[in-house]
Amino acid sequence: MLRYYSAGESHGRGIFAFLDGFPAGLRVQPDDINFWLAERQKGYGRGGRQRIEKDEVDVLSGIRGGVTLGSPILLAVWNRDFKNWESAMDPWKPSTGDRARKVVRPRPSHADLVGALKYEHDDCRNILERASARETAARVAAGALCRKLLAEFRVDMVGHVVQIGEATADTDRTPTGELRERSMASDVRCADPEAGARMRDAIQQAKRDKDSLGGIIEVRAWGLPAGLGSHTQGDRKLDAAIAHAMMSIQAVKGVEVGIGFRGAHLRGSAYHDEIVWSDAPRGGSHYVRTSNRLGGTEGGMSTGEELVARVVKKPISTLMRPLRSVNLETRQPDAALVERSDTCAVPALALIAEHAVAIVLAQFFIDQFGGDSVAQMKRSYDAYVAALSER
Ligand code: EPS
Repeated sequence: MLRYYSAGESHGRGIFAFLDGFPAGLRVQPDDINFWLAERQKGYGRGGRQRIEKDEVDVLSGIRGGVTLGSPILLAVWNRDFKNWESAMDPWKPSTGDRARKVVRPRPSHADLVGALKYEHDDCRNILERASARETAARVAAGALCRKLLAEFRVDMVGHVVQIGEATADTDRTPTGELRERSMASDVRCADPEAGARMRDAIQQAKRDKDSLGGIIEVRAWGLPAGLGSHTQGDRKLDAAIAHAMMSIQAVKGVEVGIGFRGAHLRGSAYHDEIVWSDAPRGGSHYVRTSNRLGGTEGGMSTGEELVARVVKKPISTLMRPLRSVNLETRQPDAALVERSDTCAVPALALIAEHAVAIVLAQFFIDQFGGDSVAQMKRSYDAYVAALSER
């Protein structure tokens, strides 16, 4: 069983990713992780923080001589901004006055208020520091190791932006093989250049209006064997695990697999993917689908077709022209907290979501094919796929 946890506050010393159950024998180098950490930091619409940070991984355990040991892996991404927050974030000495950066005006739509109530804090900073999407640096670092493992099985994935505000991309027919290059060429991570320009304008306008913007991203993963996951129990369903992973990313409010909500108006005859026999197996199976409206899963199991999921992110809660709130000290009406933030982080979400998918897929691979060493996983995987293609 592969377990992922993270720790760390946005303006604390660092962000940490913990992977337990990662197989031994995977060759890795810093760039396998740092490349993706740098990609996560890109994207038009980010605020001043990304000019301060230059995220790089520090391996604290579990990797020796460029090879994973099979022991718990602890990764650190140190916060450069910590030097500006040492007093406010000091673990031992409480800070006072302005240096404490106390927050008593919760932002609508943020964890600030309900977290402060539940944890009995009178300072919302005790909540927002951990609720922050800075945590996604840990997810990408861990996800980068998982995608490196999956590459051993020729599995890969890409995330790209399909909507920001009202600007929508036309990428349904864009071949998956082109998505990486085309979305990376765009500073809003959109593979449709014309839509990308409209997205950029929308972000610019929102910034001028002191507002924020959300949107939709899509992740596609390919190379999966048919039959990853199981119909037999809810927590073994691959699509359920993907949905859980997506919803656990900060500010995400919805997930669909395949055409999802967009297929609600269709009849079954127009919706379902027909089955044909093919000499060119997909995911090891000769039974392939003529379409992929189901997004690569049936009964919680991969079909061998591409896994396709879309994720919707609400606009960022911090508004430079704040909404109404209540001051926790006076219980009187007050304007919500205004502090440095992003206008739009949807381009980053595309990259984060693909790494969150990588973590789930690695978990399912390890559950299904065993996870002591990469060599042992490969033997088990090869035997499974060979048996599948005989059927
Ligand atoms: C975030 C607010 C901003 C973002 C941050 C997430 O940080 P700050 O409050 O320091 O300006 O930049 O994201 C990151 C630091 C990151 O690396 O993604 C929030 O409130 O969620």
